[in-house]
Amino acid sequence: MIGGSELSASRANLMNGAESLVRTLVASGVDVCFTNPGTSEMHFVAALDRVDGMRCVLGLFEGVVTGMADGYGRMADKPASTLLHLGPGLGNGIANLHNAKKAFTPIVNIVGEHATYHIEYDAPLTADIEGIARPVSGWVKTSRSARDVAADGAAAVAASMGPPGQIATLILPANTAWDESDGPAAAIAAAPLPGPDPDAVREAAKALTSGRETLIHMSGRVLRADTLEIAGKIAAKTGCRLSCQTSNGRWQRGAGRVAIERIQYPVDIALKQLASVEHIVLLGAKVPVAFFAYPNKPSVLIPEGCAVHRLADIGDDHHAVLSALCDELDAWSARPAIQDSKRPEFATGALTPEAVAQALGRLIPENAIIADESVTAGRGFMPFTVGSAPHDWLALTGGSIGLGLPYATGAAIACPDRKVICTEGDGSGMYTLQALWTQAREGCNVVNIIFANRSYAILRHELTNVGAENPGRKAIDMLTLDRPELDWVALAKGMGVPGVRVDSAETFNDALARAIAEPGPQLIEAWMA
Ligand SMILES: Cc1ncc(C[n+]2csc(CCOP(=O)(O)OP(=O)(O)O)c2C)c(N)n1
Repeated sequence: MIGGSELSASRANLMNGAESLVRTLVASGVDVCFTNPGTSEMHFVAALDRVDGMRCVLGLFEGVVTGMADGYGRMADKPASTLLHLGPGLGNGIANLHNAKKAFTPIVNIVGEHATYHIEYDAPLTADIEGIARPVSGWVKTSRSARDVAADGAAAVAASMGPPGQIATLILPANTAWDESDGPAAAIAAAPLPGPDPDAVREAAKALTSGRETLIHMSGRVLRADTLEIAGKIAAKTGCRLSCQTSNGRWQRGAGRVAIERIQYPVDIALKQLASVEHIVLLGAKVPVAFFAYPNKPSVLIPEGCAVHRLADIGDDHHAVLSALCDELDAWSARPAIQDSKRPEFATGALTPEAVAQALGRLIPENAIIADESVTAGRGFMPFTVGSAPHDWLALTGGSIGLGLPYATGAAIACPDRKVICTEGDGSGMYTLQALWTQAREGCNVVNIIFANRSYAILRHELTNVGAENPGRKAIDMLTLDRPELDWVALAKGMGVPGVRVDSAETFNDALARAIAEPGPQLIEAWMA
């Protein structure tokens, strides 16, 4: 028979499901949890408190939590976990999970659920959590008992790594968190990336040596500097063009790297870029298509008759694939065109998107991360930043606005020694501005540039593009943000982030230089001409 003191000693060795899960996540290399918890997640919160090795970062809205996890995963190349409150909490995070899905970012969502025996009573927060999770998740599971939770957690981490990276959502009924477990599970090794397909390599080589205009169109891991260098050798050897999608999860560019074209968002410009292409070789990218359909414009942007060659999927080992192609073409000794350092002059006068682009191009610090959601203001940034100090460019992969401030925050948490610059539209910024509070709390090195053009400028153009003539007051009012005017400096101050409003090129240039030199979060409200 167990005496009193032995009983308490053996109790102390017991571990509930929540703790077994946290220990499993940490053992699997997941060491950041972006959270916004509720009652059903309290045992998980207590377990996070007890277990060393997991940094917990609170977001004040779930769209901030999931956007931070996206930025983190893009930069860390491994998943963060999120902690979300049942169906509604997950639902609030869906838009940025959609962006993460399109960026192939690994994320492990932990979503609380009522205790299994409570679900039949249809309490207020009861919802179809799996149904909400499925459209954005490549892997969904509800744990059945506390003894399953650890193994489910290890499986979720492995699933999130794909390849390609994806969202794994583990739903945790409250009793599986508080009941006794069998302890943590061992990490499961991520599946290896598939290597080159020899037939696809030969087919691409044939297109590249056909004497016809050939474009290698890319997205995913191929956009890392070392892999782009191999693409550069192939371009030098064969004379092909190199391009990437309009929006990519992460693209390494700047001085010292192989510069490539980006297919632009406006359909007419993209059609011109692609008009003369006879062969397109796809490497992690899809055939370029328009973001939207427009009357009398095509959906698919390559010319009719252009031959399509699929060299590799997004989840393949792009470095190995391009190495095989380089072998096939005997291109290793070719010298890639490396981008020179080229920094624009500062602008003077009115604060226009070009003036901002010039300052950015001049001041981007070495190894910075640009978390871009500048919408129309940023359309012209690329030529001004192509020769800037080397940097990583993150983009709005799923077109769902409200990602900029959160993913800048997550990137800063993944890379505390690097400067993050968030280029953010004022309309987009208002979706998830609570991220500023997390930046202040966590001391994130983020310079937030808000383009205060006081409108949904893109939609003003789109109204005309879709053929809606002579918009009236009601239509214009739906696309205008100046009544009342937003005060971003006051909003930032209210969340602990110092800010400044500037309305000329000169004051912007100074403000950006100062903000980059300061540690911690900064905000510049660029009051556009
Ligand atoms: C979740 C979501 N809601 C709405 C939209 C439609 N939308 C696209 S851009 C945009 C406005 C962007 O405004 P802002 O960030 O100020 O940039 P600007 O257009 O002024 O350059 C809206 C509402 C969207 N893409 N995603």
